[in-house]
Amino acid sequence: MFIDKVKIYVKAGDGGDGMVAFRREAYVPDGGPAGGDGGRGGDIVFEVDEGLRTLMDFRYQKHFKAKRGEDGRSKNQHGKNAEDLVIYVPPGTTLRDSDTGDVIADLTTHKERFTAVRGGRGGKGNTRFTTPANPAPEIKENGEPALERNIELELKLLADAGLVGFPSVGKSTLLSVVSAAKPKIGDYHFTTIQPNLGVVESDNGSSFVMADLPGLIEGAHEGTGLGQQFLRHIERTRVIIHVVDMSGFEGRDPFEDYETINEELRQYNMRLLERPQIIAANKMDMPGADENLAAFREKVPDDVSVYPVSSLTKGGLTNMLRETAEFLEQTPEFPLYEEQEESKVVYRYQKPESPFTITRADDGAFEISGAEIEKIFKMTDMSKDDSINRFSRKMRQMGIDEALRKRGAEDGDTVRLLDFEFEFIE
Ligand SMILES: Nc1nc2c(ncn2[C@@H]2O[C@H](COP(=O)(O)OP(=O)(O)OP(=O)(O)O)[C@@H](O)[C@H]2O)c(=O)[nH]1
Ligand SMILES: [Mg+2]
Repeated sequence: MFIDKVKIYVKAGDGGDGMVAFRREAYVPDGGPAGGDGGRGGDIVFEVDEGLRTLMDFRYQKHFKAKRGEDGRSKNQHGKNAEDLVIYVPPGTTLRDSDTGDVIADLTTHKERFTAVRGGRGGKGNTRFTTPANPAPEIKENGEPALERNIELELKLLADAGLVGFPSVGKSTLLSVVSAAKPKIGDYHFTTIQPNLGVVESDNGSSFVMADLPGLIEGAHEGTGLGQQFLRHIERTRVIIHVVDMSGFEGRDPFEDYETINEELRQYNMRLLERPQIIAANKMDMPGADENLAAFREKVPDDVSVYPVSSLTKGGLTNMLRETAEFLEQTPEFPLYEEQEESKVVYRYQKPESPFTITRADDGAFEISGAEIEKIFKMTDMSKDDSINRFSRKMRQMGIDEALRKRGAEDGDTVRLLDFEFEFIE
């Protein structure tokens, strides 16, 4: 199985901050609180786009951050929610959490969506903290910080275009110059005994998977050479790139080669010849190739596309790849998923995290950590007494004061939370 893999980093958008504001209208004495809530941060969403074939685009972009929600405004106006960040992937993409190794989604059908990380919620504005006891609160929350995640995308590659031809015509060399694949190349026959796959980028912006197949010889359909099992690979490709050696090397006639291979394809499965076929007339850098090509063109039907190329000098390849990409756009899919084994999404039991832990630093300070308390801290506006009081109450409700006391904290001891220090007061 050939697999394309890429690791990316995603972060959802933080929530916008709440606002502290008061109404100041004429004739309204002591206008009440009027600070609006912050908007929600954008989610990170994956969506299947059937037009994509590979994970090529992720070679250039590996970091994705959704936008932050807008801050709340005065007159009780809600900050705007941020748009979700949609990341497009080809059908058949599996998402894995790189840190746990768990499969988190299997995306197969066009437009299928999966939300990988939720945006943070907006912080509350001061209006929401109004109580009969405190009709003009100066409290607001900061936006909820959003989570980040390292995700590994995995795509099982199925060949779109297959390189077909006699041994030693230069199939592996061709794949090696149009993709990052590094197949073995040799001047002896049957150098390639296993198909090699590479991702090719055409200059029209699309990318596709090219398979370098082992050489075929006469009688392949009956099992001669490495025949049968490789003909089966060709069955699964949508466009055939027929590589013909134009150097006439070893006294061979390029047109005879061409016909022999097509006859093998026909014998194996007549329908193979219905597939679009492009001829890569290879080794055009060799002496005598021009004359051989002229003779070849005379015999080949007019509607067959012949591209004179040289895998050695890379001449002529761009046009050939462009036409391959165009053919692929017009050629229907063959069933894609029949041979993929089911990969199961794992729902792992999440051990509930303890809301906080207390440790002792070298300087004697008590250090508090934990996702829950850190989140509450980040959402607290530390510049306002009302907010700080509210934070202290939350610490007490969570049992942190009690726990500190048990650990031996006394009046005046330093307590640290992230980059913030305060004194423990009985
Ligand atoms: N001059 C010249 N030599 C080439 C060109 N392409 C490939 N060759 C040479 O031809 C020989 C065979 O190349 P391969 O790419 O291994 O051929 P193949 O079709 O993959 O062969 P098998 O795997 O045996 O079927 C090597 O010595 C290559 O260097 C070309 O465009 N010009
Ligand atoms: Mg080869």
